[in-house]
Amino acid sequence: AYDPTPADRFTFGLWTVGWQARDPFGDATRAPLDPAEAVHRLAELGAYGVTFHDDDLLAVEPDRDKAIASFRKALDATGLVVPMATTNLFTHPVFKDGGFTSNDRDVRRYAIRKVIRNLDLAAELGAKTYVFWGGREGAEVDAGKDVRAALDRFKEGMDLLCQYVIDKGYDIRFALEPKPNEPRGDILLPTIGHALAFISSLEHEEMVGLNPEVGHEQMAGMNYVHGVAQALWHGKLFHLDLNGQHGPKYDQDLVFGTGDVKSAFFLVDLLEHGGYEGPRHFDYKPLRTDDAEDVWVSAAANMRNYLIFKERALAFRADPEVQEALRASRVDELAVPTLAPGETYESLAGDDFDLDAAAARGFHFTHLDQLAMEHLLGAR
Ligand code: GLT
Ligand code: MN
Ligand code: MN
Ligand code: MN
Repeated sequence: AYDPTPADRFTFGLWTVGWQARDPFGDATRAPLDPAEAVHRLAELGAYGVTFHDDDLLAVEPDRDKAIASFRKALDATGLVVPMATTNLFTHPVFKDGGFTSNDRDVRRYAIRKVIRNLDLAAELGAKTYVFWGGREGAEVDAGKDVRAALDRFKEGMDLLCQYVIDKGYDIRFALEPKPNEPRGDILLPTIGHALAFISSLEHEEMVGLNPEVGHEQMAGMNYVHGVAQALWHGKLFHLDLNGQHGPKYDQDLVFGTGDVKSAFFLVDLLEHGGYEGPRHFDYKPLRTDDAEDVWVSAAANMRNYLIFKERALAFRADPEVQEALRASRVDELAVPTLAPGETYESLAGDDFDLDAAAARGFHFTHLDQLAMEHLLGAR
């Protein structure tokens, strides 16, 4: 029951299983991984697709055409699809002050050209979502970054790229990925909420949504499940990055489900009944202490954990005692509009309201939470 199939729509970034485990304190502990091998191994494990940065394709073959040909051959051989692609606007030293929002205008022009080149490839490979993680769009020195001008330039870049996609007739939407910090001291559009507000300022706001990552919201102390629910409510959950994180510290990119286990349970519960139809995309990093074979153990663990949470979440929803507890907590009552049809604020004056009785009524959330815990822990 926990064996993934393509119908589960699990996808992985090439940069996840391909991470060589270079960190700020130490060199790589693993050899480069051939993207074609990654495609074959992921397909064997039951994944549905892969995603990539332009530069990920060049991991073992510096010639772009040859690298693309080899990647395509692996996709054709395995049937894996490419639902999403993105641009690396952070590794090369030229992006040290950002891509779209670098103070250096020449760099901004180069960044947009780099996106356009990979957008053409993304469209050819059938990607429907194109992600922007602006990891270097930020600052350490407040005097060194005019944030309002930077947002103007970010908007200019997004407006231009939307126009490009429209002119080319591509079936692609953009998804912004918030992160509060790392690698910059402070990153622009640090949370889901900041990004949603920014999107509403764009020329083609209907083409731009979110790619929220578990760990990034948790680094900012946010409730990821609430953030994803709000993104869904706005119709902006275009894609998402699943992984694990232990609270506000460096970006851990752990296997999905490790870290805040309870939050992972409620996330899967939300995704499975909340109307998100997109891929379940893992953006994790295999541990630096893992070897080349361990990488595949970790890739499989992401999918297996998701399926275990899915089973647990469905059992939680189906349990008559849980349904009873949900009613006792009046969770369903929140769906009832506060005014009845035809009522106005004047109707409220006629309410016969017993203040003391209402104040005394409990919501019984602890019982509900305990039932969730017991389902999550496999005790029911
Ligand atoms: C990078 C980042 C991720 C982003 C990827 C997309 S690359 O590894 O840490 O969170 O999703 O650019
Ligand atoms: Mn991510
Ligand atoms: Mn991350
Ligand atoms: Mn990351």
